[in-house]
Amino acid sequence: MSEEVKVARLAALFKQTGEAHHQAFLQTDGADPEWPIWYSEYLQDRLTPFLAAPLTRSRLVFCLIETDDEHRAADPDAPWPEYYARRLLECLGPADEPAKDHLSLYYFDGCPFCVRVLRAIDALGIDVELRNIYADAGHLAALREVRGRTTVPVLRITSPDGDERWMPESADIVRYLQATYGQAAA
Ligand SMILES: N[C@@H](CCC(=O)N[C@@H](CS)C(=O)NCC(=O)O)C(=O)O
Repeated sequence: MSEEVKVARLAALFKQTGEAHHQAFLQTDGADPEWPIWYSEYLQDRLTPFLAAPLTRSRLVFCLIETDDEHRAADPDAPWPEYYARRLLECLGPADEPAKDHLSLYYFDGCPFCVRVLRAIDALGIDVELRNIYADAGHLAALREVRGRTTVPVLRITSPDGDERWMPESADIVRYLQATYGQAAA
């Protein structure tokens, strides 16, 4: 999941949490001095897909209090769900996540097999550098040099230590992306 997709989904979760909290505290019109405790109970399991490691409720309470203080001090007019989403990701940190492969897709506009891969990339919300072989002669030359042909789509997978793998065939690429970055792989 890309960082921006993560922030958008997390912001939606915060909005939902705010509405559920308001519903639970209708009698006081949402006023609840212990709101971080209520929020952390509501959020604990729902946050699991966004985080690299399991989360304790006390750590979540701490992050929520810090986030709220900072939001009030720094930018009280900024939409709070998005502010909370970004700040909480920093506080809870994706730091434990393993280093990621860099993905580049060699493609060209109007290629139906490429569209199949591009749709899978969109659906998974992953970061892939798009290399249009007819918009950049360097990309075309690199593809021809490595593969000995210019058929696309081809996914180049570069590991953090620099190892490269070039994967042709749209169906294989889609299967690989879904297995590696899909919900089931998380
Ligand atoms: N079986 C391949 C077919 C790929 C294919 O036919 N790509 C066409 C464009 S849609 C292509 O690159 N043609 C030009 C060439 O082969 O040099 C796949 O599913 O990826």
